[in-house]
Amino acid sequence: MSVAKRPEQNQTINYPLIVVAVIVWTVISVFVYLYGAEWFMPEAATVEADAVDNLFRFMLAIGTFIFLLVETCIFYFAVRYGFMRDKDDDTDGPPIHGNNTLEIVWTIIPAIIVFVLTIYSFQVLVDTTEAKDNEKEIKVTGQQFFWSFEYPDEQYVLKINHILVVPEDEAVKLSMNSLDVIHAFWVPAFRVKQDVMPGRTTNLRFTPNEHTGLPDPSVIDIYDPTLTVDQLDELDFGYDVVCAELCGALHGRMRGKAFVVTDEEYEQFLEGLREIEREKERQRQEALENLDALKALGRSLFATYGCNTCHQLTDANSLNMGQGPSLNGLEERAATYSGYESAEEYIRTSILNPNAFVVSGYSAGIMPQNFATRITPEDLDILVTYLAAPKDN
Ligand code: HEC
Ligand SMILES: [Cu+2]
Repeated sequence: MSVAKRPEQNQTINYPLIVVAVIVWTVISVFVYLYGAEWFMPEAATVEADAVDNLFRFMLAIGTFIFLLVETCIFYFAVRYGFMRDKDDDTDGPPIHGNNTLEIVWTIIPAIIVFVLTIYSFQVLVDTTEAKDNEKEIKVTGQQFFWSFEYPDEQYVLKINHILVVPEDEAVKLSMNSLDVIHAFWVPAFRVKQDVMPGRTTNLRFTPNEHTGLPDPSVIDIYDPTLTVDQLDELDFGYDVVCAELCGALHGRMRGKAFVVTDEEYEQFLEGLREIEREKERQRQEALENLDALKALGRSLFATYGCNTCHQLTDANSLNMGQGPSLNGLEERAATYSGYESAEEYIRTSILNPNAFVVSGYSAGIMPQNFATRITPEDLDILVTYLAAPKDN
């Protein structure tokens, strides 16, 4: 048995090889910085996208350099001291304790990298989220499982599902809310993403700069309330809107399209929404003027909102007495209650705030307390007018 001899520490360093390696890694990293992101980034359609992409490319280049450094070393040492070592040499490696220079270098360089990235990315965050002049504010509502958008207008509530239309080269501010769980609004081509929460308004800002135009009405009618996201998917333009938060079973279908348009197209789009509101108004007006139309609408709302599960009302074909008082003859009874200006006012109060007056023989708290948030103001008008209107039986 022979005693293994400790090898001497071999101090020779192959400087030319290191210099060549560093040059190669640098060239590849610069190449990745310049062209790498293009291979997998989606198209970029906002001013902010450039700032975000530059930051991303910068990090990608640093990552590439470190990746090459580590992988080359692993490969080199595996070959040099693995496959190529003297097979009969079973001696231990030289005992090396500490190397201050090396430790200082590998502490300082990462510290500098992290410091630079912190400052740089914070600057990008500040630039992309700060308020701009003359922002166009659009309201976004997330709910299981679709997005809806409300556009500023003096006269109407201009609301549309699935479709975000923004004017080109204008600063846009989204104020976003959720009706149920946490969602996240994301348009990959805009490079902005933000959580959308119930009970709190969050914002997102961007300035779109790549025009798409609006779909041809003969191909797809964006105003059609029954439009589905699948139909929108068939378009070969427009930017995808997605929900980036796992918000429930149909989270993957919580999508939409964003279109970037000229000022005229934007005005045209809003005018289309206004026309729909005018049409709705005409229909409601007609119903309020024409008793038969009103009654027809009222009967259907009485069922839509489930009033018929508790209230008898022969005119609405609700014949069984449920948990609430019969509403037959309500129009006459309602006018007699004191403290209310009219039958309409009493009925409206009974619906919005059922405990304000509890009908004798019934207990408070049975009638749902949340109709104020569930019934739209227009539907409420119809329902109240219908219940206060004279009926045949
Ligand atoms: C879960 C059962 C339930 C449902 C659903 C319900 N109500 Fe009621 N409602 C009651 C009860 C119980 C009362 C009596 C107690 C009270 O006055 O709060 C009542 C009282 C009323 C009154 C006052 C009646 C009177 O004689 O003075 C009106 C009007 C009324 N409801 C309208 C409606 C309308 C409209 C809807 C649908 C939008 C509706 N309710 C849905 C249970 C219900
Ligand atoms: Cu969602």
